[in-house]
Amino acid sequence: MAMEGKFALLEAAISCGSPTVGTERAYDALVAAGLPALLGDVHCYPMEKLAPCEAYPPNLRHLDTVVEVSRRLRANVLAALEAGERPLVLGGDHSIAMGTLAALGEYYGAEQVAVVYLDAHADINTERTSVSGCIHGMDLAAACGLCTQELTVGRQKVNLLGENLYILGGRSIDPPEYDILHEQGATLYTAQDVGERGMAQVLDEILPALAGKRIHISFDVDSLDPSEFSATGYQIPQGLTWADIHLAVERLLGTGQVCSFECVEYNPTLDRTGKGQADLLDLFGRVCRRWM
Ligand SMILES: [Mn+2]
Repeated sequence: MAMEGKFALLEAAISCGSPTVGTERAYDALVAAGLPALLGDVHCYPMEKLAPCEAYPPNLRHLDTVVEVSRRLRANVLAALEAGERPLVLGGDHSIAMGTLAALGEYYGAEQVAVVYLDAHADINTERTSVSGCIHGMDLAAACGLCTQELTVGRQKVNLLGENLYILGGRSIDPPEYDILHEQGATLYTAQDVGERGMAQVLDEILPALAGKRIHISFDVDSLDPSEFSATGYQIPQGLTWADIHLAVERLLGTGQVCSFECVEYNPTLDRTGKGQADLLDLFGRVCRRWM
């Protein structure tokens, strides 16, 4: 018998797409803190935690494990969409966006999906441009079909068109990534841009371009200033505020076009005071109340 919910809470348990350990515990920490009860009518999709593979190419660290987690997530997101549930994906490092976007691109058609990517990074390196070889910096390039076939996790190599990509809050972007963003026709508002114009103005500028599209919100907690959120592997100064994130999420959800919400890079092992957990529960509460 199907156990369907209004929302689907999907675990994407991985940290080896990044250099730090701990994000694979985010789902367990937030579930233990009461996230399912907060969401109410929710169908949970937990995921087995895989040991990081030990052999991999130097420019694709932990390739097999990263791809396997994204494959499992893709299957779960597709199941949720087919059941009419609203997907809330909880990473994990940002490599898991490959799995989410594989499902969305297949289900809706790549040309129908726009991504609002709240992140300090652009995550659009390929395995040829990445200095670190960490796949959490390649997920958007993979979704746009720019990476090796080994990073294709579903049926389609292309699940996102660069022109439908909107990065907000970027401030740690590698030189080759600027070229790729430009070539792909993506839109970037750096954290400085958001600070100068205000998030409301930025949203006024991008919302018309999103008309008629399904919107995937991919929220990396490192988009926030370290004074606002510190329980994550990267602490990059001059970031966004919680007020910026709340406004973006509420305005985007208010369009009625949001098809999925994703939160990544929360590391509960770095959350000594529990403030990160409390702030994320508050955010998920806002998301589920506002999602039309
Ligand atoms: Mn990211």
